[in-house]
Amino acid sequence: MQNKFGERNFLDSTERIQKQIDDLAEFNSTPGNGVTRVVYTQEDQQAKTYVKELMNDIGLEITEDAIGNIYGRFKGTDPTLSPIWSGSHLDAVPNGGKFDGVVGVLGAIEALRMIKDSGLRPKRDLVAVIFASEEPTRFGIGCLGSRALIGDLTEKDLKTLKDQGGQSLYDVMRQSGYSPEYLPEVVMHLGEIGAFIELHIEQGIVLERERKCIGLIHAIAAPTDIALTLEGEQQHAGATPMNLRKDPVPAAAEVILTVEKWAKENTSAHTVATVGRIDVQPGSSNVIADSVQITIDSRDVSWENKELFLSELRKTVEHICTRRGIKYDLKVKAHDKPMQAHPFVVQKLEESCSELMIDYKLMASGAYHDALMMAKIAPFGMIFVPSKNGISHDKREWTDLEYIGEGVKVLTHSLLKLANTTNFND
Ligand code: HGY
Ligand code: MN
Ligand code: MN
Repeated sequence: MQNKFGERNFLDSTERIQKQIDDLAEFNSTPGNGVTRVVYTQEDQQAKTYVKELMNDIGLEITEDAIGNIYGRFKGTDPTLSPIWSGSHLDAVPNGGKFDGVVGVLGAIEALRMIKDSGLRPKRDLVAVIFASEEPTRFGIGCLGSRALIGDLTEKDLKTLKDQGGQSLYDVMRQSGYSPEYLPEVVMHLGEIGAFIELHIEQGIVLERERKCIGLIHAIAAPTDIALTLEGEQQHAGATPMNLRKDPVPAAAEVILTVEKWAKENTSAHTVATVGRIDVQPGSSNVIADSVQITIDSRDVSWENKELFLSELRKTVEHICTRRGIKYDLKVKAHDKPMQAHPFVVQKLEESCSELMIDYKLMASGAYHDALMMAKIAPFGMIFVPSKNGISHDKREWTDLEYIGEGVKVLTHSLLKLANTTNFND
C-alpha cells in the first residue's frame, strides 16, 4: 500500500502524544505516588473532557452515550458500510502508571488525525472510542463501558454493583450526570461495527525479552472475578482457647494457598490467579476476626480451564469452611470467555508491519482489555507495544515514545486498510 504518511508526520504525532500522556497524568488522585484515576470521579471526568477537546481540535464528530462511552467519528465516503473503531480506556488502577489505556485512546485519535490531514477519505467511517471504564477498581468488575455496549449489563446489574462506600453503579452514574435509565440505547449489535483495533501497552515482559517493538494479539485471556466473604465468630484473642475458635483468617489463608497451588500446577501458560485484596473485620490485633473478604482474580485463554478452576474453587471453599465451622458467601462477579482475534484483522495488521518493515511477534494477551468485550460484536485485533521491564499497574510503568510511534504507524495503516475494505472475506 502506498505510504501516504511521511516520517515527519509520525514524528510530530509522537511528540504530540508524549505531551498528551503527560497532560493526562495530571488528572490524578494520588499525585506523587503513581497515577490513580477511578471511574466517575473528578479526575476521570477531567481526563475525558481533555480528550474530547483533542477530538474536537481535529474536527471529529463527538457523541457520548448514556453511561459515558465517548465516540469521535471521521466520516468516510460510503455510509452503507459499517465503521472501523479504535480506542481504549482512560481510567487507571490505584497508584498505577500513565500509559495503560491512554496509549490506545491517544493513538486512535492520532491515527484519525493523520488520515484526515493526509486528505485521504476512506470508504468506511473511522471512530475513536473512549470506553467509560475498564478497570475493576471501583465496582469489582472490569470493562463496564464495553460490557454495557455489547449488552452484557442489565439495569439490575447497575443497581446491584456497589463501590466500597456502598453506592450503586446506577446511582453513581446518575450523580455523574449520566442517564443509566437509557442503558438499552447504549447497546450495539454484531454487524454494526466493521472491526475494532486496540493499541495497548503489553503489560508483560515478552516483547522486551524478544527485542520486538510490536506484538500482534491472536487471543486474549479472560478474567473470572470472585468476591469471597468468610464469616467466623468474633471473640477475645487472649481468652479464647484455640479449639473453641471459628477464625475466618486462617480459613482465608488456606483458600488463598490452594488457589495459588492450583494455578501454579496448571498446565496452560496463561493460567494465573491473584488475591489482590484482603479485608479483615473488625481488623484489631487482639480480636479474633468476625469476617474476611478476599478478591480472587483468575485468568486463562482456555475456557475449559476456567470452568475447572471455578468448580474446584467452590469445592475447596466448601471443604475448608465445613471443617472449620465457617460460613461463606462466594460471588462470581465476572466469568468471561477468552476470545480469539479475527484472522482477517490480524492479516491486515501483519501486512502493515511488513509494509512498514516493522518486526513483530504474534502472541496472546494475559491482561484483558475492552477488545475482549468488543470481540463479541465485531472482528477485533490488538497491537501491543513493549512495557519496560514488563512492569504495569505500577508507578514504574513505562513505554518508550519510539515504540508508541511504531504502534501508531501500524494502527494508522491498518485502520486505513480496513476502512477501504468492502468485504472482509475478500
Ligand atoms: O486487569 C487487567 O487485565 C486489565 O488491565 N484491567
Ligand atoms: Mn489495566
Ligand atoms: Mn488497560
